Amino acid sequence: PQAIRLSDYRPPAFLIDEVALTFDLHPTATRVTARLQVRRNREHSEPLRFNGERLKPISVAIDGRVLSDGERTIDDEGLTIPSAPDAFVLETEVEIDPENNKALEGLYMSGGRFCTQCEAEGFRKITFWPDRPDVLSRFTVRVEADRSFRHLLSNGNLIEQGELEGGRHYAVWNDPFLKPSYLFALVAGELDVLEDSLVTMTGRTVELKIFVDPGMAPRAAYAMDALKRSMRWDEEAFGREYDLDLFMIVAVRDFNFGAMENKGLNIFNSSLLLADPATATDADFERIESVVAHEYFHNWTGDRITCRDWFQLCLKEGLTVFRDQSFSADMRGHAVQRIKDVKALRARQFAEDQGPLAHPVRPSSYLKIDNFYTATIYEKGAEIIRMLKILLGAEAFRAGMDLYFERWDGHATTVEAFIKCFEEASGSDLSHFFAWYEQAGTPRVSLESQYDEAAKTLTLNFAQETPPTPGQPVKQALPIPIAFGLLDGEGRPLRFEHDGEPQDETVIVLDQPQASITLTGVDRFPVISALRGFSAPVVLTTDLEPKDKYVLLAADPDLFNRWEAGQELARDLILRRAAGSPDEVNEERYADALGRALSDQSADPAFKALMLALPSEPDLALVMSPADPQAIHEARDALRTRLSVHLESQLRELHNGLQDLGEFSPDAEGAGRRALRNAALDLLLANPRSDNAAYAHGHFEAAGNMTDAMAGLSALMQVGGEAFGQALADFYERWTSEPLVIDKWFAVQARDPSETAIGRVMGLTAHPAFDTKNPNRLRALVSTFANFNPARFHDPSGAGYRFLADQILAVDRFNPMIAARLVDPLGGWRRYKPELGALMRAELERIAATAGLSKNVYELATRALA
Ligand code: B3K
Ligand code: ZN
Repeated sequence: PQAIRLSDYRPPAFLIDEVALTFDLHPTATRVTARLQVRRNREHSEPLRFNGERLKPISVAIDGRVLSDGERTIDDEGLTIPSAPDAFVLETEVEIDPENNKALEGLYMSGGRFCTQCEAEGFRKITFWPDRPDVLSRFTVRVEADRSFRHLLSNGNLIEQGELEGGRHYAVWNDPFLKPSYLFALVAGELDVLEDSLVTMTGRTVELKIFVDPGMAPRAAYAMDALKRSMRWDEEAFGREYDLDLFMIVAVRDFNFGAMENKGLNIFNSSLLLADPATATDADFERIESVVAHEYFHNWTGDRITCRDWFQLCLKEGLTVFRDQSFSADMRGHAVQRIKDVKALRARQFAEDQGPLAHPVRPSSYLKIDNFYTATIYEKGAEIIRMLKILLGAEAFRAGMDLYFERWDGHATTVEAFIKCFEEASGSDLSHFFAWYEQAGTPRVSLESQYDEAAKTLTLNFAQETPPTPGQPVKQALPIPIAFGLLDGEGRPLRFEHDGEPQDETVIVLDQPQASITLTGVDRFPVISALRGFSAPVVLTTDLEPKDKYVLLAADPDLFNRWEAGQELARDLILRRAAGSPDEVNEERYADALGRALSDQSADPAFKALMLALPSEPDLALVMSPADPQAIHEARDALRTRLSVHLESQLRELHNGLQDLGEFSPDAEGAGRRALRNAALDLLLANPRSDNAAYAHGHFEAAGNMTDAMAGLSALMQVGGEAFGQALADFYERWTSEPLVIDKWFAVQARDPSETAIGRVMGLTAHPAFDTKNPNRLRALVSTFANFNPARFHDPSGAGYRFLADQILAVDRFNPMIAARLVDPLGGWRRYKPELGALMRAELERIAATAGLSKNVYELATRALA
């Protein structure tokens, strides 16, 4: 397969100003007629070459004349017309088979309804088209179907509808905004709709409709509420108003990922849209709020202004993640949100940077763009925007955004053009900053300090270094914003002077390999709180001693660093245990400190819940070299047991005292109380006392919502045996007809670290409710097992690896995009201890050697082996 390179970018040879599409829908034989106003883009004599895959051609005509076989050729990848005029009408008719489309890309059927997924390159499976994001067109879409497909939806405004003969009907949609093909959408079927409306900042009324499976409309209420809050927030925070008179969302059951921002017609995986207290957890509500916002925010950052080519993916994704994170922070609290975002960044993006697939936020080549919807492009892309805001200040940042919206509205553009807006608006030179987009890898920053008691000065010596990544052996220094403040030994904020100015907190930019700064007026021995709020996506090491970290854990006014200090202390204790030399004295000290943090009445329960959770096993594996997942699992468990014994009465008090009184509310406050109560239960169960088992059972039985029920089930998983088995059976029976709840049932078993669990997980692939063709179900079992059950996935027998490879090969035959997403857990083989690494590698080799592999899986497997 041929790699696509950024440096090969050429503007499109032909542009399409207007398109009229007609869909004559039929499950196995849909006819698509396309009438395109085509014009040659500038002077050139290239033949016309449009993409087209899995299309059965019926006819191709230019200006009303059907072309003969000699005048056009059609192969596996598309349509070629060697001599096309400069401006003409191209009419094509093709037939497609949505029913048998199990790749879930293009037009397919889910739950008896037609739906589409076109990003990145799905539109070419619908009709012949220059399927690239820099061809922007005005779409008119006519949809015809049997009347049993009651709702006929597409982008934009409904301009006509009516009845047809033979029990069929039609609808015509027009989207007045220019858009690339990847934002096209169509949905047809029997659906229920939840309706609402919103008056925008200029007084226009926008109709809001969420379409769901029949009977499910009440479960869309939370998504609707989140949508209205998002629309309002974008007006207030970015001055962005919604542009059409109608905004629609449709939930579908079979979807390759979370959701899709099609213009005016977002399509969502039902797991990220439907929720009520009985069937969804607080984590689900929180995800729904953020994804509804994310897709809505794309209307401006993605749809109105899109990407010139797919190398610019972060232009819309990193920016839109930054926007949804900012929204969530305003909804749910800045510190708690920041901690969660950083946890996700480290777990996914830092891991990616340490593996064979490390790539820059703006990569320069790929085989399959589907493989580049990565944590680096999304999450690190968002961190870059956050740093930009820190470096420029809120006001200049907003001015840069305003300029970007003004200048690029209605266009497809690049990251360079985006950054240029900030340079112009702020008058600063951002050429050095641009390296954040082009250099892969996580910078390592070290900080050492010297306090001079007599002179009252503190000298901070910083150094940075980025380890090599595949294809980028030599790295340059990046501009790294480091926010910091000082505390004294008693935990009181300590003022200092920097450049003669007295301050409580400041930001310095480390843009050289090394730098040293001196603070004056430091009256007492300081404890440094550095990288506050995680001001840059780097790994920071300091010369702080445990006693300093205890000061930060108890008193840092920056809550992110308070949490971080606790995590670092816990991490070191676990690694000591994993190395066979537990530090029992400090374990006791840590337990005491945690107890004090828990009894802090002024702290937010959601924050305390985060304090209570130890670093995860995958996170610990990233800092142990070579990683030994079994040793990590045992060490972490042992520390949990100690904490549980030490904090027993306090944990029980929390659990008893935080019960939901009154009605369930999914808001941050209610969710925070449940999170703390359930975190207390979880830790309590690390102590295998028989009365704790009864306690877990009582919690499970008494649960009045899915958050508590799942916490009970996970607690019983720690008990294991008959207690867990019976609870699983009861749970299954109660929720058999709720697919989203049954996904949770599969997932909790996939997470079970006990030794017999691997056999159970494999056995579950033969369960009647298991369905590899449904991505949610497949992810619930296979992906949860491989990503969140390190003790069993890395079973020394190699059975976990073999299981994953078998699943990848089976799924690749019909859904390459999903199969490729499963390769990642094997990719880090070099980081594990040699016995395990060799077994992982052998499975990757078996995958790579399989005949008929998709490009998607081929690219990831071979890069992982290289
Ligand atoms: N833009 C889509 C992702 C499409 C993934 C295609 N493989 C959802 C989002 O990021 O909002
Ligand atoms: Zn997105």
